[in-house]
Amino acid sequence: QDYTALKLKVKEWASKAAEKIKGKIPEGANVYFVPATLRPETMYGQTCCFVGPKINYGVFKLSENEYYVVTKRAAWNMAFQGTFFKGDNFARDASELPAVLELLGSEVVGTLVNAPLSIHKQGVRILPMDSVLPSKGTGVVTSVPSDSPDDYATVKDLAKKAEYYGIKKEWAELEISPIIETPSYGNITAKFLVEKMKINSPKDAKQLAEAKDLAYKEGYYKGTMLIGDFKGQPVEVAKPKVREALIKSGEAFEYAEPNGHVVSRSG
Ligand code: ZZB
Repeated sequence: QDYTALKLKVKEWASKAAEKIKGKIPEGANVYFVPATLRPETMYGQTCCFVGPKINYGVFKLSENEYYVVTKRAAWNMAFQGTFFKGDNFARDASELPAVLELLGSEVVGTLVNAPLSIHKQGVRILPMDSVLPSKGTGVVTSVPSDSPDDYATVKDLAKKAEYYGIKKEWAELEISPIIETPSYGNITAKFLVEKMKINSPKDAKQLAEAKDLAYKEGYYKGTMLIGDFKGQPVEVAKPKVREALIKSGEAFEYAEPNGHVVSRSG
């Protein structure tokens, strides 16, 4: 899978995370949460970013003042793709990855990050999502509730049970704006499908998978951009252009998922 890895810069750490990173990361260094997405054209609609509350993340050092928060597995994949190491300076095994510390997902919940292209310029919060898979992408998932049924169902649940999740309700209630117009599902595809299919919980995995499939197909083949530099263009055309622009501006990079292979340098 060819993902776009987006860089969400930390503006303000949740208190638990702040305590842990103190003294380990230089003051003024930039730390980024790095979600992997297949839908770069929807990034205008980011309202939060998910981590698995029980997943362990590493903070990996890129340079003196740049750090990425991803799973160790993703960092290892990135190492093979030249993200951390250039030229002869490569890791021979996962223990050589430049992790400066580990953070549990639950410890970073509440962190405020800047989401590139998002209409929410003041930043979005890191929030918990139980269905984040540690074995996929970077283990960090940016949330676009207008176009992802999983994200829509999750933010509604988070807002409804804010206290239970230990978050502020308003963190899950950022405005959901139209990003893509579609002929069958209107301009907030995920809301339309979740309501039509009567999906009541982020745990309705089977129905959500079906909704995701429908949303992908309709968005990609029939969607039109309602916002951004490629407004008015078909999604199919705009998608690679948005991706390229994000990469060019340094706000994203390419990330590929090795499909099931165990990659080894020694062969
Ligand atoms: C933003 C986004 C906006 C996404 C959208 C989808 C949609 P897939 O579809 O199963 O191949 N994702 C990425 N990593 C993980 C993970 N570790 N655990 C759970 N979900 C993850 O997977 C690709 C999508 O799944 C990614 O693209 C990401 O959410 C999520 F409007 O990023 B996406 C109709 C879908 N719309």
